[in-house]
Amino acid sequence: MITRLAPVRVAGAAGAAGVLILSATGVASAHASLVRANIRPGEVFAANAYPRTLTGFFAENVTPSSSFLHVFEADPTGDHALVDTGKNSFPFKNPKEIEATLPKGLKGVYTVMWYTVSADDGHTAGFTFTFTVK
Ligand SMILES: [Cu+2]
Repeated sequence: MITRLAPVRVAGAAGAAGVLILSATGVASAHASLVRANIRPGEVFAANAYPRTLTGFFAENVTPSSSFLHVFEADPTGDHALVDTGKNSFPFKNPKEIEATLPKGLKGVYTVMWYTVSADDGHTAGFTFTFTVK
């Protein structure tokens, strides 16, 4: 019994140490920059196959009052209208996450634009990328 439990405890301690190393690296490395999102740069979707909730995960906690994640029309000859609901969600369970709600029926090229103020150090960052709905 004891000999079976011991290796499990060692593995658990190693896993926890790994998580601590990763988060320490994240804090030291950068601002609240986009790490990943459920729409990727250059991604092409079939009609109505894109996620209705765009979720972005950032490297540091974001300041909800001054950070955003929005989607605009990207046609260079168009008026670059905002296409999400305009109101971001900042889920309480993850202060590194911003969500935007997209309407049905998007068709064309769209720009995702984000801007963050880090809740950790006040540093600002932002970037854009596009995606396509066929
Ligand atoms: Cu920073």
